[in-house]
Amino acid sequence: MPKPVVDYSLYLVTDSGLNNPSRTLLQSVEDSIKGGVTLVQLREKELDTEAFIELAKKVHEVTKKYNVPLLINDNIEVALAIDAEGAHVGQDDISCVEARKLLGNDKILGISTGTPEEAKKALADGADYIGIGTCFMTQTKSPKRTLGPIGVRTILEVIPKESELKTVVIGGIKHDNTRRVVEHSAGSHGRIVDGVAVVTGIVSASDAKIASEQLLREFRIGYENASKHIQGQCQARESVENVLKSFPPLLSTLREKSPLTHHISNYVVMNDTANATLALGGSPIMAPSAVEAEDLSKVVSSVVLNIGTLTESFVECMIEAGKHANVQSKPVIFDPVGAGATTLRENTTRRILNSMHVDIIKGNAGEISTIAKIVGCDTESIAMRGVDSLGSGFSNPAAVVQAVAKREKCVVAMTGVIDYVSDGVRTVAIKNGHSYQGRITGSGCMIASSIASFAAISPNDHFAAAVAGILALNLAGEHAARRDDVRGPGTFRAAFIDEIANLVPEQMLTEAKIETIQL
Ligand code: 3NM
Ligand code: MG
Repeated sequence: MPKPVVDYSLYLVTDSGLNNPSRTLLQSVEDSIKGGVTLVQLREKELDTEAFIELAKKVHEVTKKYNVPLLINDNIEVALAIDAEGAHVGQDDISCVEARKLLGNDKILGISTGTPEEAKKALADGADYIGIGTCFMTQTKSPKRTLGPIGVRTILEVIPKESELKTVVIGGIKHDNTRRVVEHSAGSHGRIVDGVAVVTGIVSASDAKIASEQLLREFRIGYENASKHIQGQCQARESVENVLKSFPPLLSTLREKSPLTHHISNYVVMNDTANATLALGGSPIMAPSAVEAEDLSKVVSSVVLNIGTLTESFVECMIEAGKHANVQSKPVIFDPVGAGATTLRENTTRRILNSMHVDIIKGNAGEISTIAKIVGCDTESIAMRGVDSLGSGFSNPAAVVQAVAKREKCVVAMTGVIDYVSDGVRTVAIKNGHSYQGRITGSGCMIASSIASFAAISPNDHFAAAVAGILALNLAGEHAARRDDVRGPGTFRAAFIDEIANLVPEQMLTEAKIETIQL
């Protein structure tokens, strides 16, 4: 029999101990296949070979009925005894080379990998597929560490695009994170995982068929989105010129609709960001409790995550709010305040980027530089570091912003004397603003709020939202600084809020100093 052609899309890995007690393991397998499972692995760590063979035979009866391949975990003897379609081995089990020898070339062979080195070795050793994990925390195993989508991507990227090796991601995969994992882990060289492998998300679910249907649907959406990102056509990209023309009506719409933005912000700037949001025409809700994040995700139109004055409870709330915003398709704006300053902030930044899809990242040069490091963007090779006249610390800040945006599949805004915004394809420099903005606390955080209000009413073009959000506050900064009653930072702060409210939509067009950057 030739090696079966395998669809890895939804890979059920069984575990009798975690199987929902309302049904047998066999029922779980059959229900899940009816729900769309495309591949099954029988994983029984406690059974002796004889009992394993007994169970495997029964499971194989079911899988054969539906023409779904069955692989046996960590026991080649059992795989051969029941003539399963293949086997899966772990790093601590018999070697891939040994397993291949025993199985022969007509069987499917997979191996668990958790590092780029293990993945390269699996490829060299003749595996058909690798399981990449552990992606998220899971009760099913006690992983030493989790990879997150960024770690998964690092592994995907060492596999040549043309290689036949297939990949599935495993560990903590549930219907509410599948789409994001698949989308986010896609490698910049064009590799997307071929499937998701799931234990508890299926076997412990109250209905294995419904759980499988949801997982498969989410996998396909994630796969499709990732393909579009790779082809650089996720959004119908309006030209920068058309984007700028849309700003006056965009501000008018914002004021008409007054979208609600959930802020998980910091103690220092909370009042100013709330007032800036109101002045612009939006509505702020400042709610730092994880408990209400899900309820809020249903009523708000965008979310701001700001990691200034970090506490554990802020972090939990940000993670919850971000995940639920993803589920509700509400844009998430991430303001990584002081990201590189402490280990806690750097780890929190990594955790946020790994546990949700962030739509827009806004930071200063230092913060964007930390993010570039976390997501594995080699800024040294993109733009030699050095002190430039703009004080950004990058000799080519636009290239850095574009590279991070491309890699994270989101919009990146880097604020400074000149602000840069990119969605990975379109990149602009915004030359509006006033130095007074740098002399009061929270002006950057207010920009994140402004971006969030615009993102709420521009759901299909976050690039437009980011540019408009920055421009609106920069114009207000210029207007405030020109006022006779502004004598220093204190009076500027009050005048700034006034001028955000006084901004006339047409000024977004007539006063904008925005340049497109071709890279
Ligand atoms: N292998 P759940 S994680 C079987 O990292 C297995 O290689 C892993 O279970 C790896 O879907 C894992 O319940 C358990 O999180 C996955
Ligand atoms: Mg494993």
